[in-house]
Amino acid sequence: MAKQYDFQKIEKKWQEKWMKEKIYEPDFLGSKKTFYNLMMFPYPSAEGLHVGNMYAFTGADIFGRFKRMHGYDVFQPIGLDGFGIHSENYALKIGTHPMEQAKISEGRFYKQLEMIGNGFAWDEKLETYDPDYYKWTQWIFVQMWRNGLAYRKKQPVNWCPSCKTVLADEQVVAGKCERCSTEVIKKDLEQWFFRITKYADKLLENLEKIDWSERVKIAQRNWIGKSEGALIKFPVSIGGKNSEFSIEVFTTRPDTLFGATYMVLAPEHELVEKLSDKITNFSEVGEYIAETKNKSDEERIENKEKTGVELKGVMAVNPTNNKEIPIFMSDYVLSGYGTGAIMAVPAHDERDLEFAEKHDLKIDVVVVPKDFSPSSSYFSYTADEQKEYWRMKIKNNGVFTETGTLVNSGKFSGMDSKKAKSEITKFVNGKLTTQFRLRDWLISRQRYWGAPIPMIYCESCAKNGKCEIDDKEMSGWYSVPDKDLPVILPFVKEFRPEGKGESPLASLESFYETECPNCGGKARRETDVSDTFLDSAWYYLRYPSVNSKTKETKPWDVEITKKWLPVNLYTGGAEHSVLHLLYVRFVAMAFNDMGLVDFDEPFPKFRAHGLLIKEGAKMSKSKGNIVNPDEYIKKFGADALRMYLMFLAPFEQGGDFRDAGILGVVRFLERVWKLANSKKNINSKKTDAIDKKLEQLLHKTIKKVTDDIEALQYNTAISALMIFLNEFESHEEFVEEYFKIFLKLLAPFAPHISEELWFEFNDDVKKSIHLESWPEYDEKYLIDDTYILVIQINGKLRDQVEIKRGLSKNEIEKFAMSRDKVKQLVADKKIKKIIVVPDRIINIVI
Ligand code: ANZ
Ligand code: ZN
Repeated sequence: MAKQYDFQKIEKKWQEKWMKEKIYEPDFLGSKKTFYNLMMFPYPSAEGLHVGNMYAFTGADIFGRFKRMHGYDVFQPIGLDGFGIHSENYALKIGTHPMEQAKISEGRFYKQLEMIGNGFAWDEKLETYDPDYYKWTQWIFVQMWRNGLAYRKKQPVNWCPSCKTVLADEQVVAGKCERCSTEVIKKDLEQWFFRITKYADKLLENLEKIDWSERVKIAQRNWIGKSEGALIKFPVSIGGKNSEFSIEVFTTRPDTLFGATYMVLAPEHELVEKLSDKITNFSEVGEYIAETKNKSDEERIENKEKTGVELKGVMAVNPTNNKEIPIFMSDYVLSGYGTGAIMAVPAHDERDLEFAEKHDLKIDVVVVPKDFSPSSSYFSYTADEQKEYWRMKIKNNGVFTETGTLVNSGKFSGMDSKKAKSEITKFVNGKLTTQFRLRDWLISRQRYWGAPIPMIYCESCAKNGKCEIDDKEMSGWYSVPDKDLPVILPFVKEFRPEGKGESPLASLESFYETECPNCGGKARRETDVSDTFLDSAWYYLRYPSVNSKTKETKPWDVEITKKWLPVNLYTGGAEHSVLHLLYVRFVAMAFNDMGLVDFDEPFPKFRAHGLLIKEGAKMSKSKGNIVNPDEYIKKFGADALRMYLMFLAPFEQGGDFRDAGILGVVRFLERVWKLANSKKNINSKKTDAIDKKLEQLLHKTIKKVTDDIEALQYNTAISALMIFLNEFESHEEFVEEYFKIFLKLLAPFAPHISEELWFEFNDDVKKSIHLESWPEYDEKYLIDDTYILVIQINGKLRDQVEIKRGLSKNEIEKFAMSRDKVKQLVADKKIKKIIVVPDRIINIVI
């Protein structure tokens, strides 16, 4: 055995060996105890993997190794989420073609993932840009289409002027493009959508039954944004007379209806056009529409200036009292939510209040806190005076936005808000309903680097009203027949988006010219590609089936899927809370309803790992403080880097990477090596003379490491290993058996050194430590041999002392009576009774 701990040599040796011997490959069909340990696959958008990726993979890998040592056949796959804007933008930046860049990144990323000592099943790796993979991504699109879950529609969509493509709502962060931080604008375009809203309720309800990090569940709940309210119609009056028109609003507060003093339409509201000849200031209105057209939702929600314009010549009628109220247009009302129109209640809504104050509109208080009661003189006031009375009374408290008791609300005055919500809705023939914030998933992208959407449009079939599915609006649209999949993404030299709202494929005749699957005539292929999030919405299903015998005829093998899915543990970043993690659940639910899988949640257990920072600051290129994992591996070894990363803090919390810190871990591993080296040839059988304390500590350590790994508290598991090593080193005797147990506990964290030493100490064994079984502890060692005896006299605590466990009642009594304190207090008093609870307490009654 070498004297020096040569980690470079050791790590390389084992990585090659593991790979060659395929020790991390499960038996897909034969396995009895399966554990599918999945971590989010990375997307190549840089030189190589970030240390943050390493952090995530290491944490997941430790858990997989731990499970494997518990007798599970663990499947831990790896691949690349290589299609999409991330990779395409990166190729653009460095001036390569995404197809070439993919090959370069592949090599680089896989090498790094191997270097850190992950136990991946390399035979099942997959890349989303591989035609063998995206053939099935396209097939999935077709299934969605045939099941009424995909449709095409013209809609104002988020447009990134820099990426020159549309973005899903989820990809717009604070009004900016998630990828390049450019301000996002709105554009009217025909797009493909997936009907995720059909599953809004189920996506919400199922959150109760899955074991996920709470912060991710909260993010999903907010994103789905269920709100209970009512739809209420306000007639439109023109020249003092009711017209045929009406404005429907969605409100969560129908109890405030008597306080609706004006209405607001979104600039896109359809009524504006219909009333164009009735609105007397139409040109002013038109100007306002033009002004707000390109604003992002974020800017609009904020609407700092509370801009808006009144629609003159038309009025709305409050259905509670038939009074006319003015109609405004303002962009703080969004077109994509509710009905795109609101009833404004300035007394109880902050934004309405600001708007009303700016435009000098009436403010009527209609709800007050429950404990507000009117003074006796109130009842002699006129209706207007009563209004003023409440307004003055409530003024100091700002806007009262909560529910309470109704006032100034006709026969509903005095009623509780809750009850009034349904009563008032009934009174005005409204409808109680539920709204969701969740929008349908915009799935098409006008970019190059993605899976072509497998659809064909035939003009002549469209003219004849023909359609593949039962939807007239979709006339002329046909899916590519299964036998023609995949629709191969052709090599296009000029892949840069031109910004005309078209994919580069739209200038490639050889690509888009095709035959109609229905009539055989000339037709046009869809030239948009699908969102990358579709690629990652089903990859977990493909992994176990990558090499199955049905791999060419089915997206996933039925038998294997039954055995291995759903995934046992999914690990990844919390930043994917509402994108990937919502889509993947939706797609699984849809598959479940189509009878394609027998589960409706792909990841019953998900854990979000924390974020890694550097010396207290966020890592970023501009700060120049990015940790390059390769350098550290070269300098200190993968085992040291792994352990250091995990030692920082609990895995779900993240950690602060400090250069000085890693040295502590390096020294620890060197000490492990030294201990092994110095004791290697000593005959060291366990003897009776061995210190009980060490034996006890060993069992305590097994328990601690086991429980901590189970809870992803790797940091405290590592410190338990350090404490044990300290104690072990300080003992004269070296018990080989204990050392082997220690190596097993160390194995998930530092897989290379533990493997090397394992073979050093097991000349006869040929099996990897990673396939060994996890050590067990004996409960009896967990109990200390001493305890604190509580001594009471007449039920009062008088003394406490540490004594040996297991003494008889008599012995305890004798011992207690010999204590000075007890002697003093008892003195010559008569002892009536002595109660002893062994190993706990003695009470002397005098
Ligand atoms: C009257 C009212 C009175 C409202 C009151 C609130 C408080 P959530 O909870 O998010 O669903 N609203 C409805 N549609 C809107 C749109 N397209 N753009 C902007 N705001 C809209 O919010 C529902 C509430 O947001 C609705 O209830 C409506 O204002 C407003 F004291 O109606 B409320
Ligand atoms: Zn046709």
